[in-house]
Amino acid sequence: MLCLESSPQFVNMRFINNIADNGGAVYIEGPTSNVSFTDCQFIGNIASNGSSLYLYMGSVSFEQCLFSRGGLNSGQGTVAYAYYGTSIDFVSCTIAGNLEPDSPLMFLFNSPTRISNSIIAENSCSAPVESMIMGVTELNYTTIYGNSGGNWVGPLEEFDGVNGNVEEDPAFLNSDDGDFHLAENSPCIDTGNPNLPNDPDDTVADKGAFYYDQSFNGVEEQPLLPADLTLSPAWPNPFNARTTVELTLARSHYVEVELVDVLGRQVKTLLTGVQPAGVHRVEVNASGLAAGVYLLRAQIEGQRSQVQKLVLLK
Ligand SMILES: [Ca+2]
Repeated sequence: MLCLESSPQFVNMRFINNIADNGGAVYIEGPTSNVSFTDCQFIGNIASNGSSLYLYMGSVSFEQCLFSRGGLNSGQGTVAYAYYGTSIDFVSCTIAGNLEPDSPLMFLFNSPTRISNSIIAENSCSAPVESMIMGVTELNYTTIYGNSGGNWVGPLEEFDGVNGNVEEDPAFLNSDDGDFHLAENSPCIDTGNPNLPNDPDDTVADKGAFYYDQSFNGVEEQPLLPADLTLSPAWPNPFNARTTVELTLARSHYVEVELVDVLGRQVKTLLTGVQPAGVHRVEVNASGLAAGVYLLRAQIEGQRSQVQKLVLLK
């Protein structure tokens, strides 16, 4: 895919087993390009430089993305190769199981790059990052572990042990089979960036692309009373122009329903005030919103909020 002076947003896509000269999955060029990927997976792509990403000027962001089994024909940057990039962001990404022992995962030439809440583990690589002039400018709440060329080496050395960064086994469910979800005992659970919104199970953010759902662990099972607040699944979801959620109240309550983005910023207030018992339809209108992932959060005063993930496609 070539993004030339363009700014598309990609949500919930898989880029698998592609082969290209530069940029196995995506090639981004031009200073005005600003491309985002949310909930995307880059698996088994091959290129001369940058099996997932080749960036020449322009900016790109990845949220909740997986990069795995990338390889190179020659060149550098098993995951990413960036040359005069404007900015690169990795938030809640998992980079694992890549396959080139002689190349860094990221080769950055004068490309300021921020990495947060991510896992870089169990890769064959010469180093996680190699940079010239400008490379990694921020790195926080990230686990780097078990990479063949070293972990906190080169431009990452200054971030070792600070800003919530650690070197510990992330305990993937089954990395041999390419399953990089977290096992129940993973130290990446609830140790992510506390400034990010909570996971959908309403616990502190986990590191990496896949959070561990703790809502069904049965440890603190509640007695089976009718819930004061229940939410029906949004329909349609993903949505384009609008989507609707039905909220049912067992009794009259003060209720707040809001839409927030993945950074926890409030986007819209959908319903607020005392509402009578019964079913209430809450509509989310997409006008004025950019494509991407949003969270609908409903809360009765003093009780746990209920959260639903909404995907807006345009
Ligand atoms: Ca969590």
